[in-house]
Amino acid sequence: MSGPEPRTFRTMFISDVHLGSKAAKADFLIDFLRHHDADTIYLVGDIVDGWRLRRNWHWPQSHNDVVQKLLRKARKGASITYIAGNHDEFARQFQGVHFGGIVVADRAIHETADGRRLLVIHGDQFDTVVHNQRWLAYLGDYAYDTAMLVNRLVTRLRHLLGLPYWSFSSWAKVKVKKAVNFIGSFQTVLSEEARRSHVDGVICGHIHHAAIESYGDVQYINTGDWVESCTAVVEHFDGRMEILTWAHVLPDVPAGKDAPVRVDLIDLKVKAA
Ligand SMILES: [Mn+2]
Repeated sequence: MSGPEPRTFRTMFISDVHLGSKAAKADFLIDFLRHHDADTIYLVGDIVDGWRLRRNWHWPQSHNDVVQKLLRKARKGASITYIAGNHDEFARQFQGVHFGGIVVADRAIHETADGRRLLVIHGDQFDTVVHNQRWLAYLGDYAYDTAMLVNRLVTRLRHLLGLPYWSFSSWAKVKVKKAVNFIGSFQTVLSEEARRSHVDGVICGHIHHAAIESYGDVQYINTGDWVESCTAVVEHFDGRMEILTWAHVLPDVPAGKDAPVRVDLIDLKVKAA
């Protein structure tokens, strides 16, 4: 089963896959890993959802395949670091331990091709500093559309019941604004941590919101997630960072002379350079 040649990067950062939960988009990640490779891979936390594993076990073959694929990359020479997150904090007790060529750590310093030092950390350690309601950050882009729909339904219902008008959407807008604030304060806090650690930037996950931004003299990078947005961050061989989105699984091209030519292998939306 020889697939297409993967695009190779210097480094790849992946977080918040939540294997073990139904929400994990394992098929997308397998396909992404099939088409992308890197010399160094950082798994930036919440790869396995340990909380959920304890409650109800959801571990289909595809979740196994993700693990196998990563172990295979390690066997083939990729240097892989597993940074523990809050959902897989069981890994924190194995700091410095190697398994299958993968080393476990709580945080790491990554040096880019252009000589910058970046702190790699999941980010949950700063939840106590960020006091906003965390769940709001998970509302995502659909929040507003959903709010408008619910608003119409609520309005109709309240009208039928003879109740005065009450705007669900304006209530929701306030909530969404708080979510935006949450993301903002998380980014600020993590950037401050980078500054405090005397590094040039931070690469984290946790809030499921991919970003590459500058906060003064430090760079804030978030890998996003594989629960909803299906994003990863890659470092090019010149040190340039990029967010890749892998929103759908590519069809398998049958081998043979009549196979359709894959015009553009890469169907990814570049969010930031
Ligand atoms: Mn997390």
